[in-house]
Amino acid sequence: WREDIDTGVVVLRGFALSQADVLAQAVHAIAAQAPFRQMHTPSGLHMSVALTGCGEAGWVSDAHGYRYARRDPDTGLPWPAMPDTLRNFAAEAAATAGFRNFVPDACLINRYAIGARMSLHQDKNERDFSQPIVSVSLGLPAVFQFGGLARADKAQRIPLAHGDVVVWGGPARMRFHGVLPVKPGVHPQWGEFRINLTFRKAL
Ligand code: MD3
Ligand code: FE
Repeated sequence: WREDIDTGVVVLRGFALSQADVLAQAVHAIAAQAPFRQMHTPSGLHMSVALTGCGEAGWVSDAHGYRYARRDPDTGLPWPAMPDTLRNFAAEAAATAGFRNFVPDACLINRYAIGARMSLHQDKNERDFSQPIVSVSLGLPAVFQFGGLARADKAQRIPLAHGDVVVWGGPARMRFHGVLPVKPGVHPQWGEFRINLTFRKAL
């Protein structure tokens, strides 16, 4: 159930299954305080993915650009605190993949409706690229695109299902990645949605 996809990328198939209810409860509690919203890119386009988050900072996008912010721009309030259960879960996944002492300070939660996608990009708003990112997939399956260090590099396709966890770090940290449009379906716990949590050391 542990697949080393490439240097610095470990897929832990089904690692989150035993925690599915705890994770769902946490996502619903966070979304009740900081509702999912579709951000706009700096060029004014609507992102198809809706997002929220918890922790000391959340990722925001607006006319000024992309960045981490300590307050939710929609409510003016600090983002909900990261539950210990989530922080500990992410640290355990990172350790299983070989990254000791991972202490995330932000968890971004992406919600994909059917047809939503994320185009190829790099995650570079975090301050410390030596820290890995832990990603948890829930709900409908999706195909993840995993490219190289240049946008034009050919991307591998990695299918991700409910409960799969991927840890990205080291030389993989700056690789381009994206998510193909989510196909129609109904998940017993999440209905017509895919949820992805990414745990990061942002600040
Ligand atoms: C590979 N989210 O929020 S997380 C994102 O499924 C994002 O919602 C995707 O990309 C999603 O930025 C995938 C997996 C991920 C995160 C960071 C990476 C993959 C990565 C950094 C380097 C390489
Ligand atoms: Fe990303």
